[in-house]
Amino acid sequence: MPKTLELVSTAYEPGQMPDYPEVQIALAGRSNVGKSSLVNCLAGRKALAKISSTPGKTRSLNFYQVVPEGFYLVDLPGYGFARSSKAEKEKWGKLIEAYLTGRNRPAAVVCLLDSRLEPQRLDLEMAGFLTQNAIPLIAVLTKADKCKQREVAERQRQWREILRLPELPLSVSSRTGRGRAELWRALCQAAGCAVEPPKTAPAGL
Ligand SMILES: Nc1nc2c(ncn2[C@@H]2O[C@H](COP(=O)(O)OP(=O)(O)OP(=O)(O)O)[C@@H](O)[C@H]2O)c(=O)[nH]1
Ligand SMILES: [Mg+2]
Repeated sequence: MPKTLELVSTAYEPGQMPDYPEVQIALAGRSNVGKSSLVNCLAGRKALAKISSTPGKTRSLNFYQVVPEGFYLVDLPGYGFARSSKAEKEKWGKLIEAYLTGRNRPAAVVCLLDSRLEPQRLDLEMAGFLTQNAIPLIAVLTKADKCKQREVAERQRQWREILRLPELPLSVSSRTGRGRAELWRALCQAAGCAVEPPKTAPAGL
């Protein structure tokens, strides 16, 4: 299990993208879906990433290094922030596109999807963009604590079908810590790190 996350750099413009040799995994999703909260949950810290109940909090790409593994988690600004101007939306699009298609592009993108909502057009567009650019997608449903287990299970099946996933998407809650260990495992695997074996021997041994 990784120990911690450290904020190493921030990019507001395409020209500010860092040039790390290590693997990067990005966290993408609509504004307010819970990306920055998930960074804090993964880090086990309350205020590493700034969060807000008002959408549009994160305006830059924030590069967090996973210690001791060394790969990066990149918290992206959210898309679909209704109150932002057209110019701002365009700036967002250019910044994210520059990152996702650039030289230092992520090895995988975690697509955060709100458990409470029907699939949204912008989420489907993001998934399509990743497919077109051959970037592996890890689907994660957020805010599981806000839904009944039955609703979460139904949403997981729905997204599995839409995105044609081999497995159900992970279900997480930054509030309760649900899914945290599984998400760390998925991140380490996507980054090509050794994944710790389970603590208990599989049944039958
Ligand atoms: N109940 C509950 N609330 C959550 C959870 N995760 C995030 N939130 C709340 O959702 C709001 C948005 O969270 P953020 O983490 O700032 O969302 P974000 O995706 O980083 O948003 P942008 O930076 O605007 O793109 C905050 O009020 C959080 O407290 C969760 O797992 N459960
Ligand atoms: Mg944020």
